Amino acid sequence: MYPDNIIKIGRVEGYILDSLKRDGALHFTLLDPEYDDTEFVRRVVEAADNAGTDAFMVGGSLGVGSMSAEKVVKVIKETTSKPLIIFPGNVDNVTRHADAILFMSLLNSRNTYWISGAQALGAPIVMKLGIEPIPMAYIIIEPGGTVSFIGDAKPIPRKKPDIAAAYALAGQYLGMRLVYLESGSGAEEPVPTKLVQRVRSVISVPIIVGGGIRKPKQAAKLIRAGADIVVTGTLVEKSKEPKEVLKKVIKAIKSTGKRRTKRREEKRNE
Ligand code: 1GP
Repeated sequence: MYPDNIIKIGRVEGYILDSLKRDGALHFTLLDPEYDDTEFVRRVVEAADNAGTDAFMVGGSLGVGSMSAEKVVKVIKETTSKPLIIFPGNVDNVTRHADAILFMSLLNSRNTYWISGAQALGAPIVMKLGIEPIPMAYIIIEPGGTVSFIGDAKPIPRKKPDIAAAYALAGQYLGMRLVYLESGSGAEEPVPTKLVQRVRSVISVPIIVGGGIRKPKQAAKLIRAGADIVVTGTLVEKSKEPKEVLKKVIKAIKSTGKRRTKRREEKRNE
């Protein structure tokens, strides 16, 4: 007999898949755990929650220790009932009280630490704390920013969608159930839509895109290209009116997603 927890889809992953089926596309809000100002975190979480975000992610690649992550996670849990997912920058980002962790391998890193080393160190902690791991391929696209430097990545050139597609397909074949295309937090431009299209044409697992998404139009274009989940971080952190800005971005994501579900239904009924 095989232990069934090897392939079991957990509560948060189930929520993601069900929500995708219903809405066609989702929005996740990323918060940096290095914030000291808990009131600020609370305000941002409230704003994102009211604007209709689907889940919260906590993570960062620089200056994050377990203490700060723990504090931010606590505030988010007190403020919202939406899932809280760790987006780990390193092993010490694994904190209790989170609902799930994107258990990811930075596939295009040059350093085995970021491909399987950190994962081996983190896995027993994830098990001990009982956090739901969601296997994910993490792929960095140029420019890649801080995470590219820290993760010792060989960022995929923006004009080479075939390379991105090959990495994404490798991730899917390795059993990863999400693929994250990252252009780096605060990037001037998001991941190119052509690249997302190419990746979509070869894989069937949900595609997450993040890095440099600031405008509703950019988010809608990425969804139309085949992305399933759009992540924004900087947008809400830097804005004076986080709720208004997020509302517009989320509205664009949801209306594009709805069109996708409608098309799928029509196809089924043909
Ligand atoms: C970074 O993809 C995320 O890992 C979010 O990027 O901060 O640019 O929204 P931004």
